[in-house]
Amino acid sequence: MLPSDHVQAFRDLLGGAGVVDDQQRLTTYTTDQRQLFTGSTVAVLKPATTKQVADVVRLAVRLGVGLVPQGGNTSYCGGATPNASGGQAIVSLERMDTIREVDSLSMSISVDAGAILKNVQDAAASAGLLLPLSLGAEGSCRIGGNIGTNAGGLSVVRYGMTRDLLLGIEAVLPDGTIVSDMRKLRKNNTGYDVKQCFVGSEGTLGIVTGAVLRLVPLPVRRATAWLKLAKDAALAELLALVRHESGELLTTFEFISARSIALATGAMANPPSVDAGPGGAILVEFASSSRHLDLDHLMEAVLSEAFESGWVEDAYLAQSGAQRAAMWELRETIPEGEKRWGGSVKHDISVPLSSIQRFLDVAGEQVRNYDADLELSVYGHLGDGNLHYNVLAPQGADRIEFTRLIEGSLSLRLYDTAAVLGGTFSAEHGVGRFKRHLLEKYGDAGRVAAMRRIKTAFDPENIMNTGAVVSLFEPESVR
Ligand code: FAD
Ligand code: 2HG
Ligand code: ZN
Repeated sequence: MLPSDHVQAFRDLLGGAGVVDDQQRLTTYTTDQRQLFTGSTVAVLKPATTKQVADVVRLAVRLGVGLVPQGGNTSYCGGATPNASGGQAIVSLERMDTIREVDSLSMSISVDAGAILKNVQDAAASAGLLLPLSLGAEGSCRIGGNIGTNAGGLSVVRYGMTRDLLLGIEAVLPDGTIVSDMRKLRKNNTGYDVKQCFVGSEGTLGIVTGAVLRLVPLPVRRATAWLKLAKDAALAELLALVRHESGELLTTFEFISARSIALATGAMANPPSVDAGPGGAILVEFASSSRHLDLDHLMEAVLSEAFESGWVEDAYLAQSGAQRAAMWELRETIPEGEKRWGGSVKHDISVPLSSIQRFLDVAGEQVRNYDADLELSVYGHLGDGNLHYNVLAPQGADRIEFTRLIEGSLSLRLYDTAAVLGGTFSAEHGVGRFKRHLLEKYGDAGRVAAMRRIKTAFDPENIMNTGAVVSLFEPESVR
């Protein structure tokens, strides 16, 4: 537990507005988004400038205080949650949320790392450009958190993950050194790509304070369709067909099972009247910034080929912005639907696309063999080989107990299957505190050793988000 004079030292540095230590207000910062774990801290530090972040880090090193960077606290793996010791302070970047510059010709946006993703998207859109990073948590997650987790989302199939959008960075290293590399360059081969070290580092290597992100022309034409899949539809082949025939205009290819649709519609005020075929459903979208392309016509042509293949039973093309928005809302409401149902145990797996059907077949059998009464909510970013293979908590079950039970048994079988197929246990949500043991189990030993060396080089005092991602020493217990 931090002594109170340490908290006062941070208050002297940041002023009253820069420190929260009121126990009631602390709970929202110390509990993870899925409410699986509540850590402990005596203070949330809210620097207002990069210099203040550097000052906080230097003081923390001097006092021996651990730091946990936090953005919107929407991490799915406890990455932004302090441990239970009370010896870590949270560094929240919520006061650093300025959009620094939109450069239309360079097609880039420079922001403070505490800027909320939705606000950055809006700032880009006002300049006629698109920040092609979009996820259900976009109204509350922040750019530093997106970089920390290498966030993916709903248009990775076209634009890549956060890593692919990052042009420049400003960050504070764990000794207070400021890395100031806010360049907008597409090309810069001058040694190690230091900014990429922070991507997916989940706050363990330093605190990102600013970022320059790549923008693309804002689409003005979209064609959005809902496909009802036939039984045994060949998912990867269907994706290959759509991708090929859409001529690089494919932005979204999301799989949604019938159960996930039911969960989402149950949580919506005005659900659209779309449903799944025997093989589930696909939300597919093409987008273009050109007014001269007839995307509806293209979509109809692609869909007629898909019908011929026998993989698609029926399809609806959104006829208006409202219909399109309703299809999207359904997709984005699935996590909320699962929550309202009573929760789920999440498996954020990915496998090579060529093995996706095999994963579904083997995993389905594993679930049935484990307990034939278990229900699944399967959906996600099929275009990226990434599915959310979620096991619903039975009605009336204690969600946390059920999670522990499944994570200690069935989950490992599912992760084994993903691993055997060349896949991973975490495609987009990260490792954080909850999945460290999985990294130790499934990670290549050489890669984990390299990660430890990077961690040691950046953070020799081991003050940054200790307990998340990778331990410098022996693997410890997870929560
Ligand atoms: P936080 O949760 O605050 O932090 C995440 C990690 O980054 C932590 O380890 C933290 O220490 C570190 N961090 C935060 N800020 C900084 C900083 N400034 N410098 C260094 N490290 C930092 N994720 C996806 O990838 N794709 C999705 O489609 C998706 N959908 C979601 C939908 C919902 C409804 C929810 C609740 C979550 C979803 N997520 C998704 C997970 C989550 O939103 C993302 O991981 C997001 O990028 C986290 O951002 P954040 O600001 O909330 O970060
Ligand atoms: C999504 O794709 C998010 O909607 C959340 O990554 C996934 O809740 C989940 O399992
Ligand atoms: Zn996802």
